[in-house]
This record gives sequence, structure tokens and C-alpha cells, in this order.
Amino acid sequence: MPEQTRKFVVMTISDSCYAGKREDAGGPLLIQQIESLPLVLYEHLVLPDEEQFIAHSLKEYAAVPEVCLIATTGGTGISPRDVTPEATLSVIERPLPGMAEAMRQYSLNQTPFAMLSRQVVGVIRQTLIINFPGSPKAVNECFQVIQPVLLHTIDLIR
Ligand code: MTE
Ligand code: CU1
Repeated sequence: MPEQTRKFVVMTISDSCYAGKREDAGGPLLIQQIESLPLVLYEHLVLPDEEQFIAHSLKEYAAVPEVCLIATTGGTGISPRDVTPEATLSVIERPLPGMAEAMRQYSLNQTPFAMLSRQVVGVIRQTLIINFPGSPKAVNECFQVIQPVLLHTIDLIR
């Protein structure tokens, strides 16, 4: 598939953003960072912390042929409503633990709180799914880690 037709989806996963009680900072930042690569935004969704809902959306967008990447932000922690990792694990066919561990490892050098993210990465069909934590600082730090390998990773699954 030619590079210019490759699309990505960003999902902000947060009850408070979904309810309009909090401004989504992580989502727009993630879009801005991914757009620095030759990838085009297909859609940005704001979803509540509902496992079935998230899993359904992940499957739906992974089925769109030109969507090669779904980046989620938020819901990776351990508060009772955080279910992004469970939803992601329920749909991925092949986990990519090295990418998740690389983000956590680098992040741990920035803040010990990085150990609280349960973010996962994996592949469903020909689409890569990457969980980012919710804060803009975390999005920024994690993106730096995967940015150099992101296009090659997508090449490999296409
Ligand atoms: N990772 C990086 N790189 N930088 C951060 O500031 N914050 C952590 C962690 N990962 C952080 C980070 C914090 S405080 C939490 S609670 C977890 O991500 C989970 O965040 P989430 O529930 O918003 O996904
Ligand atoms: Cu936290």
C-alpha cells in the first residue's frame, strides 16, 4: 500500500473527556506527533472507559483496510475504571510486548509512576494497536521511544 494512503485512528479513552468534564489533551498531542510521519488521520474518537465499547471500536477500525495504526490514550492505569489494556488484549491476535516494555523502561527514567501503566501493544490483522497513557507528558515521552521504529513496524504487517 503506498505510504500516503496509510491512515491512523486515535482513541481518547476517558470517562471525564467523554462526558465533556475534562479537556482532552493527550489525544490532540498524539495526533500531532503521529502526523509528523507520513500517516494521515482517519478519525479521532473519544470513548468512555467501557471494555466492550472499546473492544468493539478497535475491531471496527482495524477492519478498515487503509487504517494501519490505532493509537489509544488513557485508561491504562489501575483505577477501577481503567480497562484499556483488557479491551486491547481481548482483540489483538499477536502481542508485541517489546514495544510496550520499551516505552515503560524509558518512561521509568522520567518518572517512577511509569510502572503504573499497564499499556499493551499488539497486532490485529494488518493493524497495529498501541496503548499510550493519558497524560500529555506520558504521550510525549512514549512517542519518542517508538517513533524511530513505527514505520518499519507498519511495513512488516502490511
Ligand atoms: N509514562 C510516562 N512516560 N510519563 C508519565 O508521566 N505517568 C504514569 C504512567 N505512565 C506517566 C507514564 C501515571 S502517573 C499513570 S497513573 C499511568 O501511566 C496510567 O495512566 P493512564 O491511566 O492515564 O493511562
Ligand atoms: Cu498516575
